[in-house]
Amino acid sequence: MTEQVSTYIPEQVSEVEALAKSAFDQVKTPEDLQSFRIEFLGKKGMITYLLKGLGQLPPEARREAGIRINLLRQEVEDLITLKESSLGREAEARRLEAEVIDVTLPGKGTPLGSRHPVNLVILEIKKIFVSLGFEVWEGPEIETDYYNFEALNIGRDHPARDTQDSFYITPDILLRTHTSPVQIRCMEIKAPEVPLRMVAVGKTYRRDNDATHSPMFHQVEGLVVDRGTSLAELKGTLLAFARRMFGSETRIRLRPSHFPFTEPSAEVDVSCPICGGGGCGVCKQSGWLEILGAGMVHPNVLRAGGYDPEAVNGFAFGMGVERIAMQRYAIDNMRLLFENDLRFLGQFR
Ligand code: 2NM
Repeated sequence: MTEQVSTYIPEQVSEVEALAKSAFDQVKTPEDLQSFRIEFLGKKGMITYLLKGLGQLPPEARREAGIRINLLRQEVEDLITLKESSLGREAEARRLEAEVIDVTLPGKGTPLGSRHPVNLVILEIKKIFVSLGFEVWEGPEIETDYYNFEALNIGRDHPARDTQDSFYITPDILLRTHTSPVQIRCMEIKAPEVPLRMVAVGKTYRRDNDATHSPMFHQVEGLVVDRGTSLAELKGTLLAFARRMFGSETRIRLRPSHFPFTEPSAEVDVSCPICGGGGCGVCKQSGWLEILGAGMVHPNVLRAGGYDPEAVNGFAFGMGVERIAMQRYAIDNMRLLFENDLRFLGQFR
């Protein structure tokens, strides 16, 4: 270790002073300022070097040198302090400039969702049947062969059981092809209580996919079980529903049909709410819309539900929600209901 020995040379101080002044002129950023501070006031800085040399000076020279070097140090420290605040102000000014908020810009908004047309129709249908004294039931979308077919009098060899028509999970478990299994489950819970008035609402699944069929669609099915109910009550109930749903002038018409779970069975047409029955594009000039299926509940179905078909009888009906929504909102392609294009969906309130 060699001790640093220094002698006071006034020219050395002047030289450091000149160096400090020109170096200071180059300081433009906080990083420059930090380098500057280290260069002159740091542990190995030039002014620190000069101060360290003071101890080696003879007392008489030490006094004068001390005053000069400390003045220089004070001067450099003052410069640094001044620069710090001016750089800080500049940084603040730049930050404020960048942060400028244009209060005249339009707001971002909080877009409100809208109900899906299928759900709008479901809400309307439920409201009508609740007002007629019906309960609203839901049930599983994954069903057993028993609830989806067997209990509904759909025999082993019925075409509806074809794998071409249904989505099977196992040979005994499938996506329900209608909401009727909910009605079996409801009867099982309620029997032998009468009257039973309920609607089952929800998603159903069939292997269909074109402009008029979707593999997933919604049904509303109704069931009434009572002592001595009748086809007349069925007609009255559906007429009341149709008038609330399609307008007070609406008429209905029953045509003979066939369903495995009802006997007798009927297709129920509703007079066209657009033309009032005169014929138009919506009803394809017929004056009628095919909206509902219905019938008197088959004794086998009542039995499966836990009722005694000798003591009670029932009527049932069903409708496809998408079909009604398409007619109600003049939608010509069922795919539009499932594409989730917000420009389309946002039109329904
Ligand atoms: C329809 C048409 C006719 C129906 C029957 C039943 C049940 F479970 F009670 F037997 N539920 N729904 C039914 C009857 C459905 O839809 C076109």
